[in-house]
Amino acid sequence: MSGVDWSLLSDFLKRHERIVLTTHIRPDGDALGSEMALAHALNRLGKDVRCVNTSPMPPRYDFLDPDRRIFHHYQDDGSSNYLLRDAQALIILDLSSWSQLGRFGNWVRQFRGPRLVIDHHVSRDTDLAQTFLVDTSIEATGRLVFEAIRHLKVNISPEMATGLLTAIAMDTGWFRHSNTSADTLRIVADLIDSGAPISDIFKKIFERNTLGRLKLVGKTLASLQTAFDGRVAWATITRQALEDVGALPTDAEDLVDYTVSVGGVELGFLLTELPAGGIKLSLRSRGSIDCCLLAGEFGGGGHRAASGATLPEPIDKAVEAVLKAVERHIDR
Ligand SMILES: [Mn+2]
Repeated sequence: MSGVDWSLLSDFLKRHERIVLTTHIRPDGDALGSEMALAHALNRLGKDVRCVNTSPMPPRYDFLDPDRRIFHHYQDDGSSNYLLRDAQALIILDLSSWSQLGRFGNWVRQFRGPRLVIDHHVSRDTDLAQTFLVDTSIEATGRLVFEAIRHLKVNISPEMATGLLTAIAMDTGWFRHSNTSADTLRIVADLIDSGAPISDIFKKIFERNTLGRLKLVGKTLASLQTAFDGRVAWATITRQALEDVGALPTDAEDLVDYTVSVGGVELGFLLTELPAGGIKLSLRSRGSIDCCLLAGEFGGGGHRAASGATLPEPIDKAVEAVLKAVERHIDR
């Protein structure tokens, strides 16, 4: 169990009927699975729920919303207003900082209703919401949403179970990372009992590669380099590389994991040129280096073992800057 007091959520829900859910830019499995599961649960409670996200839906996760009715991509030209006009309250999932809200942050800043965060990230902007239901020791926001749904006494439907299993599986590296515990697997067992098709979910996420994505894996691996006597490894993905193989930026989601799969590597990072400019830094630690502190040097954040930030271009300067920062954090 987390240390979250879920009665704060039930009080919040008693006061509001029309609720907007949102999650972070470039949403991952935890973000989307948590959001979708909570949306279904709140629907069961008779709430009017809209999921409005700052980024479009990555094709990889389209199975979470097969009829394309749940997730809406926020447009700041006014065309999303019909979804937001009568909203009474906002629930923000899997993030605690303004920078992770992207353009949707502009709408959130002017929104007069109450805001509640459900999250497990370390970094926190205290003015993002009035209520923070956060436990940074928990492996996935999906697990917090699982607890929330139980607290709300809603039966977990196969759809909710699918979202929650996706969320927990993706934030634990499909139950391989050190944040996987016996409790993680007990919850997963419950979710399978509730109708989550675990093997199907795996196939949908990992066995629907496009040729472009696989070729991108090849290019990314070809760019791998090491430093600090093989304790640090990194790879880069340029916009040109994406274009050459016909891959989407979302195809790069978990390629950073290859950097820490090299024997002896304690810290790995991936730098990806973003379509709209800037460089996305993804960090992974398998040793004593705290990724969150390192990402913090570039205005980012996350967890001890996995964090991210955005750096200015060009990409070779970004590599230099990260290696300089690593030098300050690595013990010799
Ligand atoms: Mn998460």
